[in-house]
Amino acid sequence: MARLMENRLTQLTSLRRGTALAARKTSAVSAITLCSATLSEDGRFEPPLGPLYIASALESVGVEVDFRDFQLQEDAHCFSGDGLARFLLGHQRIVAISCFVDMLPAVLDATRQLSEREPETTIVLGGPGPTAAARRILEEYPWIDAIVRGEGDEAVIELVELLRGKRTGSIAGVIYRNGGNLVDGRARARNRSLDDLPLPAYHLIDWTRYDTARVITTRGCSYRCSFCDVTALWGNRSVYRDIEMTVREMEMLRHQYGKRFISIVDDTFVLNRGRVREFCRTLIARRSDIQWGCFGRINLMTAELMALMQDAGCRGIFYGIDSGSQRVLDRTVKRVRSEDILPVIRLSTRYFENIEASFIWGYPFESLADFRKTYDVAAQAALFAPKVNVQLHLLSPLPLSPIYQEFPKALVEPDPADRSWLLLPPIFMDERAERLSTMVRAAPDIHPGFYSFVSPSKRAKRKSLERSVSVLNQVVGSTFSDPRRRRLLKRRVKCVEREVLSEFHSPAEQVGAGLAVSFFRRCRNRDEFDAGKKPFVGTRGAAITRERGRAKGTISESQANSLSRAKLAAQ
Ligand code: B12
Ligand code: SF4
Repeated sequence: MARLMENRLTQLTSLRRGTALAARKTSAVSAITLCSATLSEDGRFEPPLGPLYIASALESVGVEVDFRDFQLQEDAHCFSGDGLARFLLGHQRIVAISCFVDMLPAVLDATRQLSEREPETTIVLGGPGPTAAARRILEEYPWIDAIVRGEGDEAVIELVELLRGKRTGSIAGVIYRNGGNLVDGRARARNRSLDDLPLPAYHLIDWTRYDTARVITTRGCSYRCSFCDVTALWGNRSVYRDIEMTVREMEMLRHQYGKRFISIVDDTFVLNRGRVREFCRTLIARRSDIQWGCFGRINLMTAELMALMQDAGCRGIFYGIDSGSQRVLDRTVKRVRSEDILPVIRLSTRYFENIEASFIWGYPFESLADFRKTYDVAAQAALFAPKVNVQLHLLSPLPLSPIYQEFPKALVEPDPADRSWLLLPPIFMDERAERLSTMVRAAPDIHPGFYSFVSPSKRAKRKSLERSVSVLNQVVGSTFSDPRRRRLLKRRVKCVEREVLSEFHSPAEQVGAGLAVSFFRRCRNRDEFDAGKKPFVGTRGAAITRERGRAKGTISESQANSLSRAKLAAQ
């Protein structure tokens, strides 16, 4: 079997290497299958904005788009490409796929299968996943024909022209196969007039399948946090959309598609505070009646700004706090003062309903003392649960992030004990992912995000995290035997919440208690949302839900099941 596969691959390689992309498919390009392969994080669905912008661009040059959103497929997962390969059946001769790093191995596995089935298919990748390692992907995986790096709205049109035989040579922002060579275009200058772009192709999706909507008001972020790879995607330039036009788009999503809650997905929405004020005032003046969430930044928040954002409908905010240690904050070029973190969190609780406070641990230069500082801050933030939900992630080295460039040799496979804290799927630990883990091990430079870093005193750090999980389990477990606590599954009972939060004293325990209190809120919110009573309030990285807890092992299978039973009993 393995030999057969090897032969097939060799044939495929020579076929790909021997044929120029443009020469192979110059027939009229009238239709393309465009697939978003990004999964939903917590079982709630938002339309995939980037692919919808690409769909609009394609339609503008007369291409019919067969649009598919893999997240909507029942039991879609990222541990093999089989499901995605099936999902793509009946595709057009050209297949374009969008993904983030987490799905890249599955996308490569699926496209290999697809290309074995139908070698004449042209396969194009785009989005944050393939962008950073585009050249290496084409070198390593011969069935991929082209990759669009970063912003794709204009580049994809030029790629269509190439496929139509209307142009030759390199294309800025695109790398493609030409016989045995790779034609690597220079970096594409960022689009400065986003208002000239057509709106995302919202007409291509079935809105009844999506819970909330999403807009982007600014592309790019001018910070350079060393663990982040947005620079690879957008460079360091922030380009703004016209405020009035953005607000009108939000109103359309509200009125035409019935989505009252909208996620603003700008990397750092509050980057330009003058603009945020104008945006809020426009929403208020137009009485838009929209609720929204966004990404904040500790060093840019003031009480006045928060109050205005609240008046304009902001309900949820996400803070990438990333460390409680000033040494680590400085080392990662975060441009945040550690002493500002808690006051801003505290202030945020006055104005917003849901605050995600995301921390990272496992930096190659993070001492145990640094880690403890992070835990101290996280524990104090956790005391504001359920308004504040603490997230703790093990650092995932993204390709092209400065930190990975600095420590390329410090990659280690994550320990099974770290499973609950991984940002990307645990493909080295999941038996369904055997093929993908082999692929990742063969090219760690393309997929470094699945690894973690060698970091000092990891065992001691893990102990604190394990203590947090054990308290979380203990509190969730106690709902079965304690009728007072069981009430938290149904409604907010502040005195019981306070009791849970004051029961524990070490930072690790307080974090666990805070996670439990936030977890109860998620359960309640989910029910209310499902019953159509109120919009779900959340932002990216939304907290621990039962499903996610179960999937990641934060909450044991039996506890998750018993929790459902307890909820039923409480109703
Ligand atoms: C919303 C969002 C999510 C949603 C995605 C839901 C969905 N179905 O799409 C959720 C919450 C699920 C999510 C999850 C994750 N996310 Co996220 N997410 C975002 C966010 C905030 C916005 C994405 C967006 O809509 N952008 C706006 C559009 C216009 O940009 P775009 O999608 O990049 O599309 C442009 C280009 O990439 C390109 N393009 C895109 N697709 C295609 C396809 C083709 C064929 C072509 C030619 C071009 C092309 O053209 C588009 C227009 O110019 C971005 C940050 C950001 N501001 O982009 C992070 C971001 C994409 N996420 C990131 C990460 C790391 C993740 C996670 C993997 C880890 C995590 N928890 O953060 C998880 C995945 C785990 C999982 N699935 O459970 C990273 C990506 C890193 C990388 N190199 O892949 C980003 C950049 C944030 C960051 N700075 O770390 N995320
Ligand atoms: S982590 Fe956030 S603020 Fe820092 S560079 Fe990335 S997007 Fe910008």
